[in-house]
Amino acid sequence: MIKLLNGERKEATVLPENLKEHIGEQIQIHGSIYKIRKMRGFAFVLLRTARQVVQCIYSEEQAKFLLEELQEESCVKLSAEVAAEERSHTGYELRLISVEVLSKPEEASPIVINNKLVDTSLENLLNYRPVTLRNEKERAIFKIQEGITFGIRKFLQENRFTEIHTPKIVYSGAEGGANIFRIGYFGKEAYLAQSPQFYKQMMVGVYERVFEIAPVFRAEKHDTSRHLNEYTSVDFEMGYIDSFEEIMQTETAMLRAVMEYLEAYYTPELELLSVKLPKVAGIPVIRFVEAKELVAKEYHREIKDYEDFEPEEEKLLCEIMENKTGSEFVFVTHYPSKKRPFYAMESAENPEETESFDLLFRGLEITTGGQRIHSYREQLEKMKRREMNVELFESYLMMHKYGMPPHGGLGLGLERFTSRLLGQENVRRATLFPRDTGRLEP
Ligand code: AMO
Repeated sequence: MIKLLNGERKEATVLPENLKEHIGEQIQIHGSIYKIRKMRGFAFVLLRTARQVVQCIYSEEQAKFLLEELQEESCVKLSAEVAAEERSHTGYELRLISVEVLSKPEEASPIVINNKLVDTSLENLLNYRPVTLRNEKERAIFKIQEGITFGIRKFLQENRFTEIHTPKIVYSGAEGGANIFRIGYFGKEAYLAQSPQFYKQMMVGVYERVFEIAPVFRAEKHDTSRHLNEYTSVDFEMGYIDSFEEIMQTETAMLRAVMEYLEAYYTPELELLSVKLPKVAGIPVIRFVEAKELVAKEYHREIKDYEDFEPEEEKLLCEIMENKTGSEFVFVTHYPSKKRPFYAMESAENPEETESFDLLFRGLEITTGGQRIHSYREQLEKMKRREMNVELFESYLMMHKYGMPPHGGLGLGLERFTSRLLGQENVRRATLFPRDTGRLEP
């Protein structure tokens, strides 16, 4: 006899989110024992389920097992009565009746994970990630991160973007600079993708609007609170644009949609982490040169680098803009051509500047974007001016050669965005398993 699977699966236990509907009933539920707090004559047992921590009560009168049978971090299936309880923040509690222990930990975790906060260094928090992530607040960070990408996906799909998946092993760097990982590839040299830049542009010629949410790799040699060696890049690219302002408009609408999505579906985590969502009404726009001068004037600072921001200047600019407009975001436009990659379109009125922008949020750059060169000749000329080996980019230039619409797009660093949203100083806090110069594990 061949068994055929038809995809039907019944939940064997009650889902935690539906518990309220079962008040007065006896149910079965599974999860991990998060915390046991013995009181006089009874005990609070906190059950960690996929998303909630559910309060259970153990009492000798009702339970048909000994409290000693329960151990923190055991995985269990519990039978319990759902009882209304005003003092519980959910409005109910589970009165334990029986337990089936599915597994027990070999040892107790070396780090206490079941307090409000995991009270340890960042180093330890990351070293013990598989367990520290079980902490209610730690895991809430990544639930919110899920909400961000869900919100983005929903918005982009509704706006006719096609989701794509592009290679991460590539023949050439897209972003320039020294921060590229080289790898051996069957006797040839290859690289880990710094961004999906080339491929998302190519796909504009196919689908007009595309997006990708995927890892990218940067061989940053410095340990800073905002750099990772692998991060998740949210990229979109759109064709038939009139100017790069359309990209900024789309990002503004996307961020607004994300905040609405989080508010609608992620309140438990937002409350748990006391997150104050920013208002995305209007985002102010300022040119790079003006921004540099404004910060210098307001804070009596000397401008040391006319081509780039110092991290401190980004912070100060955000402060000024928030005071002036109430917005915690600011678009900075027209970055110097010298500092932008070869694919960036130069401004018609001043070729020293590009039709590009960064988005700063709460003191940090979270996005870079802009209009790209779509003319084959123009792109070729710019590459030659930069003394690039054009032959190396033949497959990239194919799209220009055979015709492309005016287009542009952006890349947003998911971890940077999440960490700013949650008010975290270090981007590693918003990375499940960070990769930095000293960290390859866990
Ligand atoms: P850029 O190199 O500026 O642009 O990167 C885009 C965004 O990615 C994030 N980011 C990082 N996050 C963590 N660690 C890093 N090492 C790191 N480097 C960058 C930042 C940054 O704003 N192809 C262009 C985007 C485009 O024009 O479409 C690009 O990759 O949030």
